[in-house]
Amino acid sequence: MSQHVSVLSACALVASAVTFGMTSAAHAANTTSLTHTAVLSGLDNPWDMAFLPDGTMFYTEKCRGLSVRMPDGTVHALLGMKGTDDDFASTAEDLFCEGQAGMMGVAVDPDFEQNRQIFVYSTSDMTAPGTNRLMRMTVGDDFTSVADRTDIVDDVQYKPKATDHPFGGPGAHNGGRVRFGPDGYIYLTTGDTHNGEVPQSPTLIGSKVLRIDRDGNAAAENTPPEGFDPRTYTYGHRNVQGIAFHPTTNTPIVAEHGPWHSDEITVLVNGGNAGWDPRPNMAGRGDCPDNYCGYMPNQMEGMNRFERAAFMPMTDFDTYPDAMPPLWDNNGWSQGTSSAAFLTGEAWGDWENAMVVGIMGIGFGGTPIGQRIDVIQLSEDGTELVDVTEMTLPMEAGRFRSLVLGPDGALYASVDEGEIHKLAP
Ligand SMILES: [Ca+2]
Repeated sequence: MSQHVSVLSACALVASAVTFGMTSAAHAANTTSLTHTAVLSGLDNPWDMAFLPDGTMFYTEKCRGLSVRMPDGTVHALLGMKGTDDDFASTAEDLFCEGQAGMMGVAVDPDFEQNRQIFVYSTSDMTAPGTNRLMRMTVGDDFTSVADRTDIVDDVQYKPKATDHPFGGPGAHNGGRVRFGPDGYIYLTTGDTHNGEVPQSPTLIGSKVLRIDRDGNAAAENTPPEGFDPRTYTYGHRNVQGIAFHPTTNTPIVAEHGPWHSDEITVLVNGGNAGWDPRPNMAGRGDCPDNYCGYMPNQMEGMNRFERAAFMPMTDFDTYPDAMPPLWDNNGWSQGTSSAAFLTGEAWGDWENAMVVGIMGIGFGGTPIGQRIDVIQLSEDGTELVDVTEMTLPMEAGRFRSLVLGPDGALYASVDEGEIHKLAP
């Protein structure tokens, strides 16, 4: 309660400051004038949200399933996973969670009003040892159920077994963000599943950004290299969990986790290679445990973040000189950049059309923990970095998993700790 009161007071003060003195203050107005509302709490790893224009919010919980929060605050539990209680209208016994994997991204069809379709990404054991699937479903008229599940993508790699790496558990690097682009296609981000072969593989669809239609077919405009799965928009990623579209250029930009160094923000180019290749015997390396060089013990023990970047680059320009260069590398740190969104609307002031990235804060090997939301300002054409500012939060930070701009222009943020927050300018 006391925190809430102090936030309100701060807002009132800043509101005056904005009214009387906003002429030249660069970022001061926005950094302190956010209001906070707790939208939902007590959730189990809320992973993603998707909105209808009236504020209806679909959301996933990684180990529970899909639910919807109506504009009046009522919640309907729609589709549960294996082992969830019977709160859900229906249960899918093939959907499960393990480690980083589970029910993840959710997107609403831009034509929802006509077709009532939503799209959800989840791990499934319908085929052994499991894959990730993108499911299309129809939402019932009263928003209390979903039906007509159709798996439009059923072959995204999943990591079934633990490997001999730190953080090497099942379900690792599972990608999982689903977004409709301004071009009307679905963009699905996938991860490398700790498999050295996946990122540069033309046929395994982990470590990719896929661009597909509502039936899961490749977008005709995709231009991957010859021999690649035609659904490939970009490849050579490590584990993309954030994708957003520049509000004026419409270009997709991704945020992905770095390997003990160098989280990356990358402007995508159709058919481009993001340059991650953790195979042994690449970039001057020798053999690696489990044929995966993403986590070498010598990196953890003996190198700083810059030496790690040279040893196991997030973007290997020596091997792939034409790789898509990152716009930003989080100053060489790896802290778990997860979701991305753009702030649109005049209410955001100086931050209008800036990108926001949610950072989960992974403290490793001297890395500052840094749970935060970064505001990343780009040049007008979206190709260059102008400034990065840490958002001053009007509430306690957490592991920021998902950032979504709501239809009301506010930023909605979910944290692994179980909350969905609303931040309004
Ligand atoms: Ca890269």
